[in-house]
Formats: sequence, structure tokens, C-alpha cells
Amino acid sequence: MDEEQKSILLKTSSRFPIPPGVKFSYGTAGFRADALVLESTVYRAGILAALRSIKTRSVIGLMITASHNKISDNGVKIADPSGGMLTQAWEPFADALANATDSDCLLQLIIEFAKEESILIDGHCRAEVLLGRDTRPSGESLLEAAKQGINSIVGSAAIDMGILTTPQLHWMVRARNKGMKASERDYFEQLSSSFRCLMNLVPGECKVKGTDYKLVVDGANGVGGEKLECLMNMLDGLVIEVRNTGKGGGILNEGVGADYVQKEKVVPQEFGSNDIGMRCASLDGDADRLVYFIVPSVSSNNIMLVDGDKMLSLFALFIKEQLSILYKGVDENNPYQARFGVVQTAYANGASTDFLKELGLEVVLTPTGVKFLHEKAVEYDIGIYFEANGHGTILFSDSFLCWLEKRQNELSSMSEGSEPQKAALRLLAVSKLVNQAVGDAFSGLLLAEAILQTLSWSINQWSELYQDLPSRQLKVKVMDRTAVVTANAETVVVKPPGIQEAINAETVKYPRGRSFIRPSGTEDVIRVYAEASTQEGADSLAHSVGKLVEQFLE
Ligand code: G16
Repeated sequence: MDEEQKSILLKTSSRFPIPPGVKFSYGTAGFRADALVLESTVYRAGILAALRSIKTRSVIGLMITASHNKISDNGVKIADPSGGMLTQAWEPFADALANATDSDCLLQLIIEFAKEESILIDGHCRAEVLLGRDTRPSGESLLEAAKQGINSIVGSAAIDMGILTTPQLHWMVRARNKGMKASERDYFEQLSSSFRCLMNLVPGECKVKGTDYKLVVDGANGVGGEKLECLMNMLDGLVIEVRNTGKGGGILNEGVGADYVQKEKVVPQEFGSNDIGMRCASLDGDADRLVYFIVPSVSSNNIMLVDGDKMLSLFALFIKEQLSILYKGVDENNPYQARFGVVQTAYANGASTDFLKELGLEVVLTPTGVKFLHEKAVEYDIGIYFEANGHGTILFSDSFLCWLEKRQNELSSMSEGSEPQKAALRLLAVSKLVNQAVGDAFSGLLLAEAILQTLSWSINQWSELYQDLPSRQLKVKVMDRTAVVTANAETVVVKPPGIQEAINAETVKYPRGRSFIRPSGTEDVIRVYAEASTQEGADSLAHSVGKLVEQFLE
């Protein structure tokens, strides 16, 4: 590193001193904290993104969002060249950068890391970082800090893509690195054209008039509502009404949004008695999560939730059916037995795991966080991953897509319009509709809608795929969430000692009881999950385990 580069880094970093007494950690989804303490972290994440771009000789993404967190929080996460999350191998460097006490320390860290990773910072290597942010008021100044971080590595370009959903930015990074067009318009085009393709394949007898098929979406008062309004103008065969777009004065994630709806299982704001029986959906603050719900009656505020597990089950069922139709047309000389698997976390409702296993699918568990699920799902030809909170996607391997494309051509030349050919076309359309970079509420929503129409199902039929076991989630505020350490995909607590035995002793009191705790990666809390054969049982188990957390961590 030459002297000029060193002096630029020393000068710019002195404008972003770290706040006293705060420790930053690149958690489940990047750095998250109160926006007031984040400038130095975002500036440093800008440096990290530029270095990652030089190292990989690819375009990198930097997204400013705190997703489901409250509006006063913000956060930053990095998208790798594939459009997925930053490689876990760089997370310790991210932590060290964010916590470096002063400019000299920071410079030293960068020099050492660049040496270790053979990154040549000489002004000749080009770095390119795409920037996006959600609608949080703190986003604009944090974006400025990110730009300064990127620009402090000579030869780097920071390209502001404007206000985006998180999945849009990840999609753009992936598209750029694949040499494809990558504007917001291109993203909307890809989604709407593949949705159209699926809708054109809906059997005639299943076709529903658009107006009869209205979907009401809660936009969480965030970026998703606004963007969905743009997308829906490009869709045929689906009528969407968006509420909580953020324009009507509602507050981001307050009493609205997928996280609220899924965790509290109650009707979000702006929904009520007029919506009884309607198909409703909720996005989270940066539109990477989606859940569906029904308002069942006026007498209570409770909803009937169709969560990420049900989405996974619907998608798995549909794909399995298309594969079996497709294979009917495959002769013995042309077999491609796609490896098909699903990935869940400990939060997955026990009934969903049973359902998926009964479908004959391989089910794997990973810790919470899409970075873990995604990593596992890529091992399959078709890997579907979903967290119960509605975050997930479907990944297709290149080799399977290549075979499928070829097979589709053969089938169309043999018997255009045959059922196996339609199945191939559907699977190809799904692979284009579904965001291959990261979970995306929009592509999940369009796929769910297209499947419901193809199967001619109502949301009630979807919801009845299996009966969820009653469950309850709680969070317990603690001084130090790192005091809880888990193992086996978060199903066992190894620290503090003794707490797992105490949880087990509570759990056995309840038929079909299951409970676990884990430190949140996005908030300063310990999360508690419990399920049992009755709602009272699940509530009581969750409360007892919550009490144990307080006792063991006080
Ligand atoms: C983020 C991750 C999700 C994860 C969630 C859990 O969601 O992207 O994969 O499920 O955090 O949060 P916690 O660790 O607090 O339980 P999001 O939508 O907030 O980015």
C-alpha cells in the first residue's frame, strides 16, 4: 500500500470515530444497531466491500437496512459476487474492522488483512460496489458514510442504485456478475415475464377472473409496499391491493409487517372486519420475507397464519408434482434424477417437517440465518429453503437447468403442448421467477399466486395442507446475549451450563412439547420458541423457559 493510500485512509477514517462502549458484531444479517451509532460501522463496511470487490474481481453489494427492526435502528450487509451473503470466512475481519479503536489501528488491520488475502491495494485494481438502502430516515447519511468508505480505497467506484428492497440489490449484484442487464426495470421484467409464463400454463378450467382473485398486501410501511405498486402494474391475471405503503403516515414495522404478523399472530394495522376470509399477505421492512394470513372472524384479533413452512410445503409439493409429470416423458436413456431437498431451521413447525418427510423429501436443519440455509440448499439440484418467518427461496443447479432446457426442446419437437413439456416449461419459469440470490418476498408471492391458480386452490386449502402444532415465541431482554451458546442447529444449549437440562425438564411436562432458546443475531435479546399439542401448553412452556433464561442469565 503506498503512502497516498495510507494517508487517504487515515484522513477519511478520522471523520468516523467509533462510538464509545459499543461492540459490533456481523450477526445473522450483517451489522445492526441504533442508527445513531452506526456511521463508523457503515464507513468501514464500505472499505470491506471495496476490498472484497478487488479480491473477487467482481461487483459487490452493500445494503443499508435493518429489515424487521424498529425504525430507529439501521444496519448494513454485504452481498457477495453470487448475490448471496458475504462469505462467513470474512466475518471475523468485518468484526475486527468495525471495532478497531482508532484510525491507526484500522489502517494496520487493513494492511495485515490485505497481505493475508493477497489483495493488492495499489490503485490499479478496480473495485465496484452497488449500494442500496431502504426507506429508513437514517439511510441517507449512512449511505454517504458507505460511499466515503468505498472511495477511500483508491480505484473503487460506489454506484448508488437508490432506494431498493434487499432482494433487488442482491439480484442486481448477481445479474451484473453474470453479465446480464441489472437495472430495477430488468428485475421487474424478469419477475413479470416468468410470472406471465406460469399463468399462461394455468389449465383453462382453473383460470379465475382477475378481480375475483384479489390479494391484499401489508407493505410494513416500508420499501416493499412502494416497490410492489410498481411491479403490480406489469402483472396480468392478478389484482393486488397494497396497504401500509408508508405513504399514509404509518410507522415502519410498527404493528405491521411480516415479522409482527408471524410472531404475534394478530391482524396488522389497516386490516380488519372488511377483510374476513380474504387472501392477505405481509412483507417485512426490506421485503425479503413474506407470510400469508386470513382474518377469520370479527370476534378476535387473531389471524390464521400461513407461514414460511407452509410456503415451503406448497412449493415443494408443486415442484415434486411437476418433476413426476416430467419424468413420465423421460425415456431410460435420458434420465436426470434431480437431487431435491429442503432446508429448515429449528423454528420450523414440527407438523411441517413431518409433512415434508411424508412427501418423501430429504429435510436438513441448519442454524437460523439465510446464510446457513442457502449454503446447504445449493448442494441440491433443486434446494428449497425457508425459515418459518417467511425468508427463503428455491435454488436450481446449472446442470439441472441445462438438462431441463434440452429436455424441453426435445419434448416440444416431439409433442408440443404435452403435459411433460408443460411441466418442463413450468419448472424453467419457476427458476427465473424465484430470486436465485436470496429470499425475496416478491418472487415468493408471485410463485404462490401462480401455484394456487394452477392447482385451483383457495388459501384455505393451502392452509389445510397440514395442521400446525400450536407454538409460541417470546424474547427475553438480557445484559449479554452472547452468554447463550447453542449447538446442533440451535436445538441444544451448551452455555450457560445446566440450562438445557432445565429446559428438558420443563418440556417433558407437555405432550408433543419442544422448546429451544437462541441469542438473536439482530436484536439484543434471547429468543424462546416452544410448541406443544395445545396453545395453552405452548404458551405455558414458552413462559417457563423464558423464566429459566432470566434465572440463568441474571
Ligand atoms: C434476519 C436474517 C434471517 C433471520 C432473522 C433472524 O432477518 O436475514 O435469516 O431469520 O434475521 O433474526 P434473529 O437472529 O434476530 O432471530 P431480517 O429479515 O431481519 O434480515
